[in-house]
This record gives sequence, structure tokens and C-alpha cells, in this order.
Amino acid sequence: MTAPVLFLSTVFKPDIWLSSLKSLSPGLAIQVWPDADVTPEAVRYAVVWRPPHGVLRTFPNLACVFSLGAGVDAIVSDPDYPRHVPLSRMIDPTLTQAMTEYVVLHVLYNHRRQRDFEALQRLRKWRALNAPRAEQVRVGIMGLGVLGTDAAQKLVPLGYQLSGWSMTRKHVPGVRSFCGQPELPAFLAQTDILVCLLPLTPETQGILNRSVLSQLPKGASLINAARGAHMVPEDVLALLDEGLLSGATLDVFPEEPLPPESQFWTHPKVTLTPHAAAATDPRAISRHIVETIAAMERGGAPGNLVDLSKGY
Ligand code: NDP
Ligand code: OXD
Repeated sequence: MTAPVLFLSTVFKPDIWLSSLKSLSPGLAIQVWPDADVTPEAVRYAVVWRPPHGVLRTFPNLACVFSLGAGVDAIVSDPDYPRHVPLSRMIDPTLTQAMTEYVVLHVLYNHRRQRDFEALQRLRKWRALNAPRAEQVRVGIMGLGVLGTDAAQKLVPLGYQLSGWSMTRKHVPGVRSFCGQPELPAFLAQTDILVCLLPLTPETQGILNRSVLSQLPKGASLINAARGAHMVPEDVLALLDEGLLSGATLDVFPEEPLPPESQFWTHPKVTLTPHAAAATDPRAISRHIVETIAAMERGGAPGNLVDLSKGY
């Protein structure tokens, strides 16, 4: 059998994705890597999540690669990625909404000292803790793209002082824009709650390190919902122990699943979730894939394109 669509993931089981694609386009012929009967020449579209490096280049007639997620670091880091093939990533309102819920939840959690209240609850201690008013709290979002911008826009009406750091200057009402390396120190110096929503690229890898985080005001908190490799784990743990960081909400880790021996599991100042901030909705991505394939077969171009020269 030959099929123009190939499902290729080292992490996701194909069933749910295949049934979702088939329900929208019953005639779509799909095969699953690494089935032995896949004919490389027949593959025109690849639907991927963390594909093994070197595999995509073995399909000479690829017309488009679809990422099942918003972050494409595991794809663009493949030195053999066929760079003439467009890469379309996940941009979808359901995913954006889910991430915004996560960010709003944990900004409030850190601002309102919920972690401290839970510690007191465990001790059966009835004690009110003070928290500043939202107007006094400065939230800084690293990465003012699709996800960061939406989260910022939803936090503004709650009264927080919002700022964002990006590559290029942004004009989002109520959100102060900082951009580029030269403006990073000023951005950090005025941030009480730092939210990382950057893509993982060679420039942003390890950016949540001692030297950068030490530029935050003492007692700032960190929310990382982007990628684990943004963080230098030992630096974050040390800064929590030293009190420079008062708390951290972490959704992503350099090694996932987080190993049982990791100190993050039990650190009293850490709240963690298992890379669950914003999952891709199979129906939403399937709609995007099916519609894009239909458009491309009529001669159209794919949307949600990654700029391969920038890596995001
Ligand atoms: P976008 O590409 O829309 O936004 C990225 C933002 O980061 C842009 O504002 C960009 O600036 C900025 N940026 C990139 N590189 C730099 C740099 N070197 N210095 C400063 N700013 C930089 O991405 P999304 O908002 O869609 O997604 C962000 C990330 O969130 C994903 O890459 C993924 O890793 C993560 N994610 C995590 C999920 C989870 O469940 N934990 C779910 C979904 C996504 P500019 O706009 O100027 O180019
Ligand atoms: C994504 C993710 O990038 O789920 O979409 O991490």
C-alpha cells in the first residue's frame, strides 16, 4: 500500500490522531512510521511529533511537514531536516486558551501565595498571609508571540502591570514591550513574576540560568511553561534555596518524564505539572491538516509556517 500521509512520532500513539484525521477526511490514506510497507517516494505529507533525526530526509517528495505541537524545537534541531520543505506548526485557539488558563492560574497562585497557604494547611495553622494588590505586581512574559500575547491580554484586566520580552518590538495595549538582548536587563529588573513562553532555540537554551534570574528583584517567582531546556535546573534550585526566587511553577523539564529522584518533586517552593499546560486537541489539529492538504492539492500554500532561519 502507498499513502501520501505519514504519521511519525516517537511519543504519541497513532490511534487517536488517525481516527481524528479519518473522521474529517475518510478517504485520506495514512501510514504510520516505521511500518515496513511505507514507500518513501509516495509520502507527500508528514504529521510529526518528536520525529527521530534523519528520518524526514528519507522522503524525497515531501510537500509539507505538520507539527502536532506549537513548539518545533525537536523538528528543527534535526540537522538533516529537508529545509526546502515547509513546516506548519500548531496555532489553535483551544491550545492558546489552555495555555492562558495555565498562566493566569499560576500567576494568581504565586501572587496570592497559595503555595504558602497549602504549607500552612498541612500544619493545621490558621494564619492569614499578606499579598500585594494586583496593581502592585509586575508580570513579565518572555516570548510575546501567539501564546504570550494572549496570556498578557487576559492578565491586563486583572490589574497586573504587564510587560513582554521578544525579538522585535510589540504594540499590545497595556503591555510594555522590551526586545532583544540589550533590553533584557531592564525587563528583568522590573519583573516580579517571570513567565517563560519562549520557543527553544540555540539563543534561548539555558536562558533561565543564575546570571539571568539574578537580575530579577529578590523574591520574584518563575513560571516556565515553554521547554525544560530553557532552564538550568541546578541554578533554579539554588536560587530557590537562597531566596532570590520565592517560588517556581514548572510544567516542563530537561528530562521528561521527570525522574523520580529529581529534587523538583519535593522542593517546598516548587509546584509542578507533567508537561500538561496546553495539550494539542486532536480534532483541531486534524482540521488544520486536512484543510491544508486539500488546499495544497489545489495548488495553495500551507499556513502557520515556521521560519526555519529563525527556528520558530
Ligand atoms: P511564537 O513563535 O508565536 O512566539 C515566540 C515568541 O518568542 C515571539 O514573541 C518571539 O519574538 C520570541 N522570541 C523568540 N526567540 C527570542 C529571543 N532569542 N529573544 C527574545 N524573544 C524571542 O510561539 P508560541 O507563543 O506559539 O509558543 C511558545 C512556546 O511555548 C513554544 O515554542 C513551545 O515551546 C511552548 N509550548 C508549551 C506547551 C506546554 O504544554 N507546556 C504547549 C504549547 C507551546 P518575535 O515575535 O519578535 O519573533
Ligand atoms: C507544544 C507542546 O509545543 O505541547 O505544543 O509542548
